[in-house]
Amino acid sequence: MADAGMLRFHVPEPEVRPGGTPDFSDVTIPKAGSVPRPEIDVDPRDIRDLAFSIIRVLNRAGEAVGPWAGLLSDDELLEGLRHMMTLRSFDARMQMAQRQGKTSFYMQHLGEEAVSCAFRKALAPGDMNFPTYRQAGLLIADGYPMVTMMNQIYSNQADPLKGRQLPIMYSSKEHGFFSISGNLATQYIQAVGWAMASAISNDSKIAAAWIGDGSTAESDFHSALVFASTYKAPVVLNVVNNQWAISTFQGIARGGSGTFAARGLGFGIPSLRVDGNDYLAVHAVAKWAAERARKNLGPTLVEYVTYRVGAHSSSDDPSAYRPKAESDAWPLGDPIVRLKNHLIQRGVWSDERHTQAEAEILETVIAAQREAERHGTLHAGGKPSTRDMFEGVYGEMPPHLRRQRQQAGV
Ligand SMILES: Cc1ncc(C[n+]2csc(CCOP(=O)(O)OP(=O)(O)O)c2C)c(N)n1
Ligand SMILES: [Mg+2]
Repeated sequence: MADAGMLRFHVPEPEVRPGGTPDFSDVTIPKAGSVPRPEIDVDPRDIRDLAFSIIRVLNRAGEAVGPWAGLLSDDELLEGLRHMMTLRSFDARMQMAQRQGKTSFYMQHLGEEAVSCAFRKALAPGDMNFPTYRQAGLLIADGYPMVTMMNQIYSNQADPLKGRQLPIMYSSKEHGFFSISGNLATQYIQAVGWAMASAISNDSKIAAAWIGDGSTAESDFHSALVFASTYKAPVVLNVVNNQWAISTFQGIARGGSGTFAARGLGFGIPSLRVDGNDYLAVHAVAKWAAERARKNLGPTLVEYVTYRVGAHSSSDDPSAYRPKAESDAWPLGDPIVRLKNHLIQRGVWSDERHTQAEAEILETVIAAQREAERHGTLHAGGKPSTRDMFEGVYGEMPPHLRRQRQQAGV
């Protein structure tokens, strides 16, 4: 019974702390193939359960099962595997480059590769993502050159953003990748606004908003949901729940709602949870949501249940706040291993080919790195010119900046 008279302040606590035994027994995992696939014009009230379950396609034996399976060909799956392996290899090289002082900062995707790589394949040319820093797979899976990404990471003379952005905050209109803002959750209001504009101008393009579990605590997230639901904006609202927001566990931002997907229910937005480490499930759910948006059925909220295996960034040390072996205990496995096993099970892949592909990919990444380093790294070689700092921001440069440019003599 609650005490009368004495208030107590409640702060949710993670299950375990460093030194403890990892425990995910409270993560309920439904069997692969067990969650139904509704029609896209379903009444959101009829699929409330989907906000509390987890849509999965790949089972433990590596088979693709259930109503969400069967959308991708062998070739498409092999390509998806290559994208995820490329992202992982790219991450490892760039993380090392940061340690070597070639860039100031890096952020990895370790364990979360399926989310952005598979999602990209559900969009059409012209659609626009409003990503966070943890969706470089959207670019890799769309064929954006790794050299260009590295040029930006190194802030060298070929950096397309001329040293103005954080190293990993890419931007490419052609690849549907809106400039990343470091101010978390702004992506949500921007994506919904862009989607509303697309509908107002009777265009056919849709938007995808991206946010992490922790950032859903920002009011921008909630405001965006109001606009998206009221105006039935053609947008897919993605929440990547990787269990951690730097050192803060997901229970803080989730509060009492049960799941992040459940946040959408109060807005009447169809809300689904999906196994974020299952390439096939991520793609199938993303396709479902994108089709709803394109058919004027409005927004869909998708929560990807995954785990951030690496540190938050190159400036973070997770051993200070979670058990070292926690990622090994994550019950949804590794997205690359799971797709690899599926392709082996289908008879189109093997351990030998996988090892060979790993080596080939690493070679491609190293070749890109060599090329980028010819344009310079953080402390060596070519840099963006001082003059660049003044250009490309204003259509007409204000007088005080003109003066400063003159003073700098550029
Ligand atoms: C508005 C705002 N508040 C705080 C920060 C500092 N910050 C950067 S990343 C981060 C954690 C975000 O966690 P989450 O949303 O779960 O995304 P993840 O890093 O796990 O992908 C915080 C608090 C920020 N960049 N912007
Ligand atoms: Mg997170």
